[in-house]
Amino acid sequence: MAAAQPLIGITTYGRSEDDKYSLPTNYVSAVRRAGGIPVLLPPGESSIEALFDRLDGIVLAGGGDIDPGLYGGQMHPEVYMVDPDRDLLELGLTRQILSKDLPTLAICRGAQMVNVALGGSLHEHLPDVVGDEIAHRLPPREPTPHVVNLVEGTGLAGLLGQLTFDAASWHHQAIHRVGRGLAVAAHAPDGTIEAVELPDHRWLFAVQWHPELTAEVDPLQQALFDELVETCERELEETHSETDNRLAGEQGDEA
Ligand SMILES: [Mn+2]
Repeated sequence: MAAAQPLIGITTYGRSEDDKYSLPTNYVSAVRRAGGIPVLLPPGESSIEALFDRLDGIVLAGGGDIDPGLYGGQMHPEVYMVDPDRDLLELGLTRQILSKDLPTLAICRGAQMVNVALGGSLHEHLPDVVGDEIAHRLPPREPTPHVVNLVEGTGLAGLLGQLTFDAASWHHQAIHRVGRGLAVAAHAPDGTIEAVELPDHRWLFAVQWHPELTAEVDPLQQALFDELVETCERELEETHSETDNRLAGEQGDEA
């Protein structure tokens, strides 16, 4: 039997002023290359548990800023695109992810959301804290590469098999106080936290950089999506074989 293709939910941007939900296509492409079926998750969904129960894995995508009120932060002139509906859906999904152990790749805003859901806080505007020696985005709001250094011995270092690499950076906020149970897995050269992971979770990696931007040409970044989907495939196979065994047992009882 061919391996079942996992359904990978991907959060989208909030409703735009011209009345659209959207998501950069490279998130979808990276999940498809890995063998998953992308399912877009727009804000406004109220049946979060029912939705969640049909997904095999989740990509918490990047986007605008989380409401600082959710982590005891302050409004800052640079805070942009705050969207209460998006915050509500993603906080709900993240709580499900944490309580039900669903494999999850959290990217940029998604990584910040995981941290906030676990009681952590964010730097409202990173250049206020670390200066501008390392650019984490280009004006007005464009991606730029910088070096990322993984922490030796972390799950992420084991997964990627390489401690230092260039990654696409596109953020002006970052993790400040680290949430409960999270382990820091990467830094930028200026000390900014660039990844966290949750060792008690089945598979949860949260990266501040944007692997989807370079995954098509950089196998290291595609590996994050590949590993997510492979983990979900293994779960599906285990569930199927358990079901097969149970059915075989029931048939045996009848015979
Ligand atoms: Mn960065």
